[in-house]
Amino acid sequence: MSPTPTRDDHFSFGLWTVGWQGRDQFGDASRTALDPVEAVEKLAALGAWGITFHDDDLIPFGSDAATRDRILGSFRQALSANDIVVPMVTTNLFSHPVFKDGGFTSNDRGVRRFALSKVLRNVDLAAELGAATFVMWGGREGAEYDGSKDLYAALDRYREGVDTVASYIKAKGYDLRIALEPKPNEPRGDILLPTVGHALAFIATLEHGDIVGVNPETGHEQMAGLNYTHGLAQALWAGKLFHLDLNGQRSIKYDQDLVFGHGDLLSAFFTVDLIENGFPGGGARYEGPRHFDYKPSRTEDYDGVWASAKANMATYLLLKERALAFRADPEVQEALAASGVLDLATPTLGAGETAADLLADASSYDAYDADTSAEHGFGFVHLNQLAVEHALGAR
Ligand code: GLT
Ligand code: MN
Ligand code: MN
Repeated sequence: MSPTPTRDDHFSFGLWTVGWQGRDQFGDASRTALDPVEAVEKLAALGAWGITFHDDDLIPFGSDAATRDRILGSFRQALSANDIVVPMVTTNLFSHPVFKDGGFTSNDRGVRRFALSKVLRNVDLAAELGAATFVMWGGREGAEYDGSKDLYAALDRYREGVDTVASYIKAKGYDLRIALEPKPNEPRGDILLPTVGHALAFIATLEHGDIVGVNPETGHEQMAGLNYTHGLAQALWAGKLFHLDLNGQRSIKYDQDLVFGHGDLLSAFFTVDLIENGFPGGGARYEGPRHFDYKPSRTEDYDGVWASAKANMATYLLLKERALAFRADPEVQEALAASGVLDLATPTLGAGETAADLLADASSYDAYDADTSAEHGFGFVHLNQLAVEHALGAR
């Protein structure tokens, strides 16, 4: 039996996820368009809590004011009738061909000004709908050819764009934070801010970086061969995990956007373990939405779309159940202690101890028996097998 989600689980979905029509590089749409109102109703019925969207997902690019008002009116009505919130909003700076060389970092200044205006207008809408997070995925901010972009200037323009948006949010007094979403490539050959680490380093240079964090996506880190849970961990450690995009990816290849857990399942277990249980020794916790950014496979009809939406939540909840049991198991606690995992929270130096004090402490070096110390194993394999057995429901 798969568990049933409730609003308290804080599951949210992008309108572009369940609304993806299956159009890809090689083929046309395999599904009809989904009305945003129906998306709200269906997600609510499945137990989701929130819906997120790009400006253009909801209000088609180029709509006049009357159309915009009409669409927003019925959307808002559906939200309140179905008890669904909008925790995050984002801007489409990638579909229209005007953004073929990017938005904030296009080589064309007119495009950069257009992109920035589009984002600022959307910030107003995000605040109006009560969103707490404004995601920026710069999918077109990049290049195919190393000689086609002044990379130094591009990073300057990226910083100028993000700082302008952040200062606008502050000036308006909005309770909104920006979350940059890294991705290594696709649709551009190489995308700027390709990983969580690059994004964190970029944020440190911002004037208004206090309200800028990251929105790591499972598959995007894994496309680069990186460990998603480690990315989340470093973002948490930096106080910058403002949002996350959960999905599935099977190895280094195109962005698959599979259902959460349908890629590297053991990695998904440890992702949920970190989100739900936190670090073994304490530290920052993630309290934001459990947001799914996946694409229902092109092979599916609408029954399959809703089954896949449900699958994301069910898999998360199953992994949560397993992760809670894992940490609660006395044998696991014992294995964590035996492996030194819990010892790592102890500072290496004593209180008030300096580098000079350490050098003067013979027991730390001259009298330290490295060979004997090297004899003990860490028992990590045993610990990992306990995790596997819990993940498989064998304990
Ligand atoms: C696009 C991308 C996602 C981003 C969305 C936010 S757009 O679908 O593949 O990873 O989160 O802009
Ligand atoms: Mn994403
Ligand atoms: Mn993706």
